[in-house]
Amino acid sequence: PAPYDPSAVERKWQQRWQERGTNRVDLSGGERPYYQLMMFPYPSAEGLHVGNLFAFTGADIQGRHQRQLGHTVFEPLGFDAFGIHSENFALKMGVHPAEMTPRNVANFRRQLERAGLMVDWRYVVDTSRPDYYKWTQWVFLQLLEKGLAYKKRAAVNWCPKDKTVLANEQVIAGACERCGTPVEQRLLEQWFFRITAYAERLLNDLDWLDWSETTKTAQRNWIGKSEGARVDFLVPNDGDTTAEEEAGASDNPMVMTGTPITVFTTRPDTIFGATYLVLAPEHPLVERITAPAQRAAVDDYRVRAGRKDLVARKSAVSAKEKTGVFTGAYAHNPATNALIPVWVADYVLMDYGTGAIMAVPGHDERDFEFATQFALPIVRVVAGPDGDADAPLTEAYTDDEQGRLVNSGRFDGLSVPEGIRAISAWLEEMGQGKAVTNYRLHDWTISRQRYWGPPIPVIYCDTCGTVPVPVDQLPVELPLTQDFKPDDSGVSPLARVKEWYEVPCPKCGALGRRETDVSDTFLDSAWYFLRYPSADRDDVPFDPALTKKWLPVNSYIGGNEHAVLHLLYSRFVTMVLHDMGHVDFDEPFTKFRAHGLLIRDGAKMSKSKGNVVNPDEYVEKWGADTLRTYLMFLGPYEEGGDFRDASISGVRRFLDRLWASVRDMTTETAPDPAVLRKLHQTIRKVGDDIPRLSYNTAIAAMMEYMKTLRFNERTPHRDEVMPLVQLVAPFAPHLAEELWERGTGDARSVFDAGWPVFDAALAAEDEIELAVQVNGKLRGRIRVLKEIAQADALAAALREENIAKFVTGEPKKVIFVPGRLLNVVV
Ligand code: ANZ
Ligand code: ZN
Repeated sequence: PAPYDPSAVERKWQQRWQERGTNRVDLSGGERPYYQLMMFPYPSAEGLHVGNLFAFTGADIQGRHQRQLGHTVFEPLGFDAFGIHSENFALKMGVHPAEMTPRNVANFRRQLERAGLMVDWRYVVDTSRPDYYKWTQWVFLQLLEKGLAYKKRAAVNWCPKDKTVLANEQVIAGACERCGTPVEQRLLEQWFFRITAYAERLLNDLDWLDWSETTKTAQRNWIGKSEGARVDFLVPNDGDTTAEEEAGASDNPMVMTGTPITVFTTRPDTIFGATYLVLAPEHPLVERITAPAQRAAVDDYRVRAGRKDLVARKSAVSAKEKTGVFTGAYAHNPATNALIPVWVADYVLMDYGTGAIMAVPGHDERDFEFATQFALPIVRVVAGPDGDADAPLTEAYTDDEQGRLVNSGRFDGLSVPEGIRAISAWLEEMGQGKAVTNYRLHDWTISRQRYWGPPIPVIYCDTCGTVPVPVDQLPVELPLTQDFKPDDSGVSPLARVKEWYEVPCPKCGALGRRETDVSDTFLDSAWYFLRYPSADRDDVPFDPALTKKWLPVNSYIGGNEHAVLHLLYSRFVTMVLHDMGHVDFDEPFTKFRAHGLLIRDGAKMSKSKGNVVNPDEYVEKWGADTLRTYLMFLGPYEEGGDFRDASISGVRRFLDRLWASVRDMTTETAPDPAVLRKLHQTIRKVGDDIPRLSYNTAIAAMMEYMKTLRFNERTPHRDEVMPLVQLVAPFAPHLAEELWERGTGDARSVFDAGWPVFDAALAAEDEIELAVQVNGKLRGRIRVLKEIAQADALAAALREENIAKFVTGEPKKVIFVPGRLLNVVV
């Protein structure tokens, strides 16, 4: 009898699926729709990564299982083909991305088809094709129409040697990834999406979404909601200050003229301890308030801060060693009336809060470090549990739960939350402050000064201003220029393609100029799930009826590296489309689960280590089914695991034995009740484990059942074997199809043959009747599992009221005859 030959089986079934349209989904007619989504890959030139396969297999198992449960399952896949990865690679290889991308996509398709995914390839999307990005541009226009797209000058990373804009991921330790030159910031006009307007909604929905907890936490942190206050500190005009005020002695605040500096603080209760202010180097008021004597030093500091890239700037906030410079100006602390110095330092970021802070070194670590370094006063305004208002501070005292306010005038004695409320109210009363909610979330920069992306669909006209490209003129096609390398102009290479950007204004017909930046790749992927069901339509971005039927996505599986941006942007775009009446839901993914990462023999897989697993080789050697099952077996799916060549053979052996079981099975004898019991326990376990992505335990249970099934080389009964084929099917689909056909003669796909029905009675362990005596007298009988242990039997006996009433106090002795008798001596 023929042994299991995976390559023959897999070839046969891939062909069958093709011929019979097994993976074709009836999108308009199918009943009980279930949309299983997986994060689409960037089609790199290296081909499919085993990590991709790990991710897709986990999603495919969900999809296949749902189909077995009777759903019509849509499990599409596509390619995130636009963007900087593809462009950089093309630049490196000297190939045009438009030439390279379709090649890579074709290679991926070939590899994916061998992996046995239940994908209906009629609904593929490729974000770099005009039939897709036409609608990405449409999405941009929706946001523009809704007033959620706007232009503003903003900083970008700039490599002065390569003379090009760099994405954050191209900046390594403050230097250009390609040439190692320290990166600078440069201000450019860019398009933004006003995602901050949706911050509260994006945050609130997280409470009910069925998502991985880690992903929700990452999103919450990214949105970063802080309740606090804005407080104004006035820098008086020259001549307004008197010596008296400078000493902080005046207690009738007078009306003064000057320059208000507004700070954002989450701790207004500490205002009596604010001993200086800090402005971000980019803060527009620096220019205005800096004293002549300090100008040179301040200018120098600002230039140096500007040389740091955006990533380095963020890390300055937490760096131990702080830098900064005094402006020579002072501001009034509205609580103490003292004049406090105003500094410039890069541990304050321009793009958070107001770009200015009141520094409270007594109670903020960063301020404490700074004040210590620059010998600025440190004042305690919150006492510890000992209540000592003058206890010296050797570090910032940051406890906001036990502390009480001190050195804070009439607010002394309040707790921190009470102080926050009372002082905010007081400041508000005086017109010096206002309670506000602040979000860490920023508006989304859409512009990319690069080539390989969808051109932003607007035209600038001297008369009409910024004019959206009319929808019927979409797509604005990306011109096929060979001159796609970024240059020192700070604008996209498209700004060199005059015959492309010179167009008539859609409104007045005069000569206008296209926007030459392209949009961010994250915009391509922020709506692709809407496109899949309508991927074959060129009249609409997404068909209303199909969208209503298939969305929101029932289950989405993807990597944690996209837990923040991609998922947040997708949610935002969906909310906007909802608000504009294009879709009737505002959360796109009902359920999301993040999968873990694969390592190889205990180490991260990387090309430089030479330990990257090439899926093709493994499919060749072991078969796709074995590789799939092994990938799902090597660890908890949500945590990832270690790929070890030595352990893949164990999985293969399991599939070999399944093959042999179908070959050897009989219908002549009756099924063994003990085997059936194990079978039904396995059916329940696998059926429970799959929806919670616990694939490794599901496989382990099936392997254990296999041991029972073939115990002592016994010949298994058909009814003991075929349900196992159904359980294995989501993991090893080709093999399951083959065995289903051989074992049942059923012409249907195993995926249309249902899921084995769990029978609780068959799964129940054998029960027996146990006589229970107390001091040798029969007091009752209990029904227990045949294999019950003494302690469990005793517990079960004592739960019976009629028996328990004879057992007073701790039993002295217990005599247990398994299967027959329990005697309790008291
Ligand atoms: C005074 C103070 C006293 C503060 C204290 C903290 C503790 P979260 O919670 O993250 O919102 N801050 C405000 N804007 C900043 C900026 N642009 N760059 C750097 N730091 C900034 O942090 C809010 C706190 O971070 C604010 O409250 C402010 O310091 C600082 F005992 O104000 B706090
Ligand atoms: Zn015009």
